[in-house]
Amino acid sequence: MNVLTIAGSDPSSGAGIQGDLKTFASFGVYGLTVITALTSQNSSKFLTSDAVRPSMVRHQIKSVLSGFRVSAIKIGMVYDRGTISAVHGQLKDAKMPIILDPVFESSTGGKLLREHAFPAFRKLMVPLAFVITPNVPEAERISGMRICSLEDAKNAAKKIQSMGARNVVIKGGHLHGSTVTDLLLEGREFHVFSQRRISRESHGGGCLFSAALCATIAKGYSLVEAVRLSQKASFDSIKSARKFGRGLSIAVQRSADPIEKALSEAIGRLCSMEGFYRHIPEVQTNFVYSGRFPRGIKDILGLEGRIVRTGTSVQPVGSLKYGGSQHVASAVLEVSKRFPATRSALNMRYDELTIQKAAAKSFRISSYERKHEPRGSKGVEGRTVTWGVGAAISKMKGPPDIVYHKGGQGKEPMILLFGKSPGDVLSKLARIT
Ligand code: PXL
Repeated sequence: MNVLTIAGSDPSSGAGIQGDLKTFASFGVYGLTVITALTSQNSSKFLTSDAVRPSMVRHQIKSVLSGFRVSAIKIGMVYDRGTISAVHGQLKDAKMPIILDPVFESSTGGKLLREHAFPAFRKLMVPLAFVITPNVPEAERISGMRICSLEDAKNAAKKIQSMGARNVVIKGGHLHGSTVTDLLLEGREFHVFSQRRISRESHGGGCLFSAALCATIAKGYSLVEAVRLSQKASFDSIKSARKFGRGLSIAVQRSADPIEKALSEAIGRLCSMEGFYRHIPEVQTNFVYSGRFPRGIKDILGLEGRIVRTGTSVQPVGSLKYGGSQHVASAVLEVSKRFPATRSALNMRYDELTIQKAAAKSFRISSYERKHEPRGSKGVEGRTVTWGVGAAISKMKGPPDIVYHKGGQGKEPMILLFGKSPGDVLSKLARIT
């Protein structure tokens, strides 16, 4: 899955482009970059900024959008009026969600948006936003309202929404108190997210929140879930912040759940695999990955949705959740009882040729027939696959690579491809397709 950040370069690598790339990597998404400005700064001092020529900003955006499928875009430092108008020109008709992080000043006092560019920022950037993520001072500046309480923040959020942003998050780190309260205005509904405050200033925490939001929105999480996950990611990274040089500590991205990271990377690779669309069945595809020794499908990560085919393109719909898959997860659960190293699988369209290719590559293959299923388990969600896979592997000496069935009354035939990890499943897939 690809996401794009349009932002400034920070040579101290805490914020801006460099920080965003680390955040994207920690969420297992591939980060593309368009640089709008160079800054010279370290963790204690901000020296200067220099805008990249607008035509060059335009060319960068064009190259990235013409060569990659981009699932979400984050906009950070835009600095100059010319840059703003170049970004607006390229993105005004964009279909993917845009996460706008209005950064005006760095924690060390550097200017990230020139004074003369404010009106253009309000007029051209704010309406691009699927979600805008100001902190309290930034929300005050955009809305022209003072914010001293949650009520004030709600009113400012409505004002910013009336300026064209679809949804608004006001990050509460700058309001006083022992908790940090982030406010989300989604459509007409407010949501409040509170978290324990960590009394520590660090460089890069703000960028991290919006980059995390970009990654999670790209992955299909609802806005409420995406804000919750991003708040947690910022909290964790500020808690792990370290002093790499003189001055402020720098936020350190903690890896997302390794199971989720591996699976979402693999789903991204699967979707860009040439020709895979031909192997997607009518019921579409799911792809799962389990932690060690799963006790139930709740311990197995899968898409709460499907990997779907439209024409020749393949895309994930819905987000990853433990317990998100019923069928493919039940199959992995059953196999892992006998062969605990098998922790991942996907389902694909049955095709005799695929089975022949797998046999030629000496894959371990077994099958079951639905008509042999005992009456008791029929019709119960996930039961048939548990029974069938169990029956298919009962005489196997080693873990299966493939279990298939040829369908039944009103049931589509199907291949299940197993492996130790999502990467292992994909390498097997590459050998038979
Ligand atoms: O965190 C805001 C920010 C964004 N972009 C760049 C920065 C900073 C803060 O220093 O340097 C390039």
